Amino acid sequence: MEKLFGKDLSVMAYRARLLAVDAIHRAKSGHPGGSLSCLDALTTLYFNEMNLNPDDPGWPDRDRFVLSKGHCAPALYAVLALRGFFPVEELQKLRSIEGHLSGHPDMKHVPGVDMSTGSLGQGLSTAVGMALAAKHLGKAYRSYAICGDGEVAEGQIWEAVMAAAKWDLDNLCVFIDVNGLQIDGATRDVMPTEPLDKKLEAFNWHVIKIDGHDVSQILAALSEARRTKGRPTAILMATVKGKGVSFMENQAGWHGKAPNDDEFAIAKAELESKIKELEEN
Ligand SMILES: Cc1ncc(C[n+]2csc(CCOP(=O)(O)OP(=O)(O)O)c2C)c(N)n1
Ligand SMILES: [Mg+2]
Repeated sequence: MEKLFGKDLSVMAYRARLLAVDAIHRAKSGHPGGSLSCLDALTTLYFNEMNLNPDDPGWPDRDRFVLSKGHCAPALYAVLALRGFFPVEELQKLRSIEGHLSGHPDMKHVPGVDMSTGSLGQGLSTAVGMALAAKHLGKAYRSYAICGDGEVAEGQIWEAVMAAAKWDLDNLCVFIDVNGLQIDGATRDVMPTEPLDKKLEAFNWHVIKIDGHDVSQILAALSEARRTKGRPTAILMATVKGKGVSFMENQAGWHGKAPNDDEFAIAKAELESKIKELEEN
């Protein structure tokens, strides 16, 4: 596959947004808010950064990815389908007994899913394990993860952060999706997790802060992470929960709710017009 850059990455991210919201609408359940906020990062990982082979999802030398905030599975499924791991039509069977796409990622049934997640806080530990395994095996593959800004209130996250620093895991790169919201309100009200940069630096991580919807900043951060030796990198990305669908943006109420038919019609029109605008400019 030719790597995507710039506008082509943004178009792909918006196509994935439309597929994710469409799947949640059909399923009548799922998590649109956090799926939409992390899709520029996810798309950049799968269409530029990561070394993968969709024809051989278990290729031992592939880069690894863990969606630690597993409730955002629709975003991961949309990107995996667009990248060729399984047919895009499968997305229409999200959360259906007819299909293989559960509400949270399942590594046993979905090609391209490296780790089953959904219980917040656990995924990052497995990404640490994958990076540590690469070091032990002398392999060049890298390990990536995406965590939520609410998720990092879990104590296990900080055990993983500590362990990654102990083993100098410079082959580990973690995005934290700082959208300011978690399940039923602002992260700072439910459990304040900031200042994340100072906390992670105190744990001896390299920290980069970016706009999580600017693909050029995402690409530059990933490149800086690859050049950083002797310690893991955290990319703190400022994002908008519900990005791309006006009535979902910055609304905690859209954390885990499916749009009805009328709402989906509006979401679809907005996302399609954004795709058209990007393609034309
Ligand atoms: C251990 C655990 N506790 C609670 C939940 C329920 N839960 C699902 S999503 C969520 C909020 C997550 O917020 P955040 O990490 O900020 O995700 P995002 O905003 O990106 O959707 C919670 C509490 C869970 N999945 N796992
Ligand atoms: Mg959040």
